[in-house]
Amino acid sequence: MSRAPHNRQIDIRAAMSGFSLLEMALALVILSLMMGWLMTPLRVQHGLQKYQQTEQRLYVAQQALIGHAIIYHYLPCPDTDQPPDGWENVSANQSCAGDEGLLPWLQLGLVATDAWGRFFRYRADSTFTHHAQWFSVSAAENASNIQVSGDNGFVTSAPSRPAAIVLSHGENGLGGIQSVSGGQAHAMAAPTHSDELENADGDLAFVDKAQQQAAGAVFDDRLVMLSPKVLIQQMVQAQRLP
Ligand SMILES: [Ca+2]
Ligand SMILES: [Ca+2]
Repeated sequence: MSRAPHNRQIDIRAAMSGFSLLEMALALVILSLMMGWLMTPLRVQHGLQKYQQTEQRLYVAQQALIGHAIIYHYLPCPDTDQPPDGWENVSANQSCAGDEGLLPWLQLGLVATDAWGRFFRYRADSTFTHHAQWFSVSAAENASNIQVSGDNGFVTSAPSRPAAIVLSHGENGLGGIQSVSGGQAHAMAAPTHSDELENADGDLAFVDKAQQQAAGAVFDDRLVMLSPKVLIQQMVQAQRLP
């Protein structure tokens, strides 16, 4: 009987240590849940930031192309070197070595890649890139054959087809070219989404749609068009076209 208070003390201590273990476990569960809640928006936010950064770089690229045309009377040719060197490739007759390649970033004074480290794809219509036969106001209309289709099947109308497009292959980078340190580059895997395939097949058709997922394949490309009308307007304003 004399040991009863001591036993009770042990029981209370055991109960207390049991409680604290339970509490600790609960605290850990709550903490991990909170971390999960906190981390998910951070990841999303970080991803959004990269898209915003890429869209900003695309916008600057569009402006730099206009600036280049104001200075030289033509758009730069794509960089078609492998690995790319950031400078355009022009053939002996002063036309482009290829109508599609990478944005000649060094020539335009731009950051080399999108926010994920992949070079920007660039296609320009040959009317606007010939280095000797400069395009005129009248030649700009109906000149381009670059077609861009958007959401709901919308397609750029023939007179308003872009003089050029600049494209980021998005977060997945599929169909793009990754910049590797030391001036090297490696080709990313081919896209799986049909619209992403369209943006990577090197022809005149491109797709500019909202981000989407279809049957496990993702479309996350970003694209800017350079309207010939904007180009003409800017060049006239700069008194580089009559
Ligand atoms: Ca993509
Ligand atoms: Ca295409």
